[in-house]
Amino acid sequence: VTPSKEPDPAVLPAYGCQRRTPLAHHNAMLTEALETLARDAAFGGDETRSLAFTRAASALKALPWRLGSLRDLAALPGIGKHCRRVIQEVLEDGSSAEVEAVRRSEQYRTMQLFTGIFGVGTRTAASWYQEGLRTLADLRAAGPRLSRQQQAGLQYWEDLATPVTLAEAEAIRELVQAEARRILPDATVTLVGGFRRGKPTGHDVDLLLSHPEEGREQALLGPLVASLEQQGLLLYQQRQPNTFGQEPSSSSMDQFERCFAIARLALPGAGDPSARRATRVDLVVAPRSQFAFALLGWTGSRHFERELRRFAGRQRGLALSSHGLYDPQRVRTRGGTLWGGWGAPYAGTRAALAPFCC
Ligand code: DCP
Ligand code: MG
Repeated sequence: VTPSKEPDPAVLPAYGCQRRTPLAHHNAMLTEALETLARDAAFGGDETRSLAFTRAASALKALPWRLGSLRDLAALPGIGKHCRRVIQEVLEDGSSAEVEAVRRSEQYRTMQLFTGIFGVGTRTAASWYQEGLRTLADLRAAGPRLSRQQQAGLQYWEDLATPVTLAEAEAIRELVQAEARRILPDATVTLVGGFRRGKPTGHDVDLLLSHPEEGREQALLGPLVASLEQQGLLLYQQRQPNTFGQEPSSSSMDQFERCFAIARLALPGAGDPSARRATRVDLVVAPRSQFAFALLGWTGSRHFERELRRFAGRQRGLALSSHGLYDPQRVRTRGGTLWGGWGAPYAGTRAALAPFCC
C-alpha cells in the first residue's frame, strides 16, 4: 500500500471499530509515546485530552506501514496539533522530551503505581498523591482508610502486578467451567477481555457465564462462588446483583450480575504442586438473549467499544450497550439518562452487527 497524502477512508476509516488493528503493528514507538500522554491526561482528570491522544494512537496502530514522515500523517483521521508535535519529535529525535519528562515525573509514576492497585481509581489515587503518599509502604504505614477491595489489592499487589498468561487464563476458565457445570450441566464459560483479542498476557481473567436456557443463568453465580470459596480457591470476592431494568445506569458499566474476585490458583506447569498465585478474576453473568452483546462488549478493547458505540449512534442512529442494540426513539429515559428498561431490542440486531462481530 502506498501512503496517501490526503485522509483516505479506504486506507483508514474514521471510526476505530471500522479498522483492522493488529496486536503487533508498525508504529509502537509513536503509540507508546501518545498513550503515555493519554494516561497522564486521564490521571489529571482531563478525559477529553486523554481521548484525543488515544484516538491518535489508535489510528497509528491501524496504519499498515511504518510512519516515515509528518507528510504521511495527512492520511490519518483526527490527529490534532499537539499529537503532530509529539509525533514529529519522535520521528526526528527518536523520543519526545515532553513524553520523557512525563515518564520521569513523580506524579505520573505514583499515579501509575496507585491506579494499578485493585480497587483504586484515578480520583482516589490523585487524592493520595495530594496527601503526599508516594509508595505502597506509605499506604501501608500512613494508612488512608482503605476499602475491603483496596486492602486485598494491596495485600496481593505483587502477584496481581505479575501479568497473567494465556495458559493460566485457560486453566482458570476450565476450572470455573467444571465447577459451573456441577451446578448447571449446560452452563457455558467464555474467556473474554484481552485474551479473546489474542493478547498473550493480561492483568486479569474476564469470564462470561451463561446458560442456553433463558433465566437459568440466575441460579449460577451464588452457588459457584460459594463452592469456589469452600474449596479455598478465593482470596477475595465481591458480588453485585443484576440491575438491568431496575435502576438508571449511572456509568458506562453494564448492569449484569457479576463477581470481582481474587482467585488463589495452582500455577500450570509449576514443579511444586502447592505453588499458587493470586489472580484477578471477573465473572460476569449474561442471559442468553443478551449474550452476543455481552460477548461483544466484554471483548474490548475499551477504545474499540467506545468507537463501536459512537459509530452505532452517529452512523446508524442506534444505541449499543453490552445488553443490546436499541432504537433510541423507543428507549425509555429517566431524568434524561438511558436506563436498563429499554424496551424491545432493535429488530435488525444481527444484520446491523454482522460486519463488526467477526
Ligand atoms: N469493558 C468496557 N468498559 C468498562 C469495563 C470493561 O468496555 N468500563 C470491556 C472492555 C475491556 C473488557 O471489558 O476490554 C475487559 O476489561 P479489562 O479491564 O480486563 O480489559 P482487557 O481485558 O482488555 O485488558 P487486560 O488484558 O489488561 O485485562
Ligand atoms: Mg482483562
